[in-house]
Amino acid sequence: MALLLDEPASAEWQSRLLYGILDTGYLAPEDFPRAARELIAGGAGILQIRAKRQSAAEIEGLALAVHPLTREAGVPLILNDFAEVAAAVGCEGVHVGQDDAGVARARAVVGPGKIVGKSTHSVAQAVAAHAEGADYIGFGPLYATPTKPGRPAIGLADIAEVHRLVSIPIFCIGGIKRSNLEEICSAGARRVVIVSEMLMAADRSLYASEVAARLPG
Ligand code: 3NM
Repeated sequence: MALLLDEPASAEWQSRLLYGILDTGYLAPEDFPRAARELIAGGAGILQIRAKRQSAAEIEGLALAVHPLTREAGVPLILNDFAEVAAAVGCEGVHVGQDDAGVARARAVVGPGKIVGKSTHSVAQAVAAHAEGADYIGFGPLYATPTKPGRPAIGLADIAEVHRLVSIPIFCIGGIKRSNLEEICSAGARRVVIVSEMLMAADRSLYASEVAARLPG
């Protein structure tokens, strides 16, 4: 069997089920490192920095503060947009939206062996993102959520279908809470992203560990 020498050494990330986002909508910049530590301790296997109102320089500062912690823990750090900053900091990847430059452009900036994820809001977009070469997709919002205002809920009906058609990791997202996790998993979800409820939890590590234990994989 041919040895794939350019296979990213860290492809093990694909088995991670709980993806946390450090979002400036819920966290003050100085709290990013502590929140990163807590989510990692609880079992979040991928972390993203999402800062919709910050400058590239501010985002670089956040990434520089968090990256030593994630790297030490073997947790990929993904930047929402800002591929150039991700490349400069040496983050493990970048996440792009439907309105951003495509996967190929992001990958050209972050370089080989890095993770490029894409937000998708329908089965058609999910299939297209896979074909476009994304390493993983977000799929949602399953429920309307104040974290991403103005985007209609897509519901749970397409979760099984998207898992049939798309073989890269699919992270369900949007309005996911402990209270609806069971119905999401019953609908076929295997991996989830939780933003607000996990960041606002009184004990983030406990919260993450309880969610991680309930994901079927
Ligand atoms: N992306 P919460 S939904 C960042 O559907 C994001 O692409 C979405 O936050 C998408 O867990 C979302 O607080 C927000 O609802 C998820």
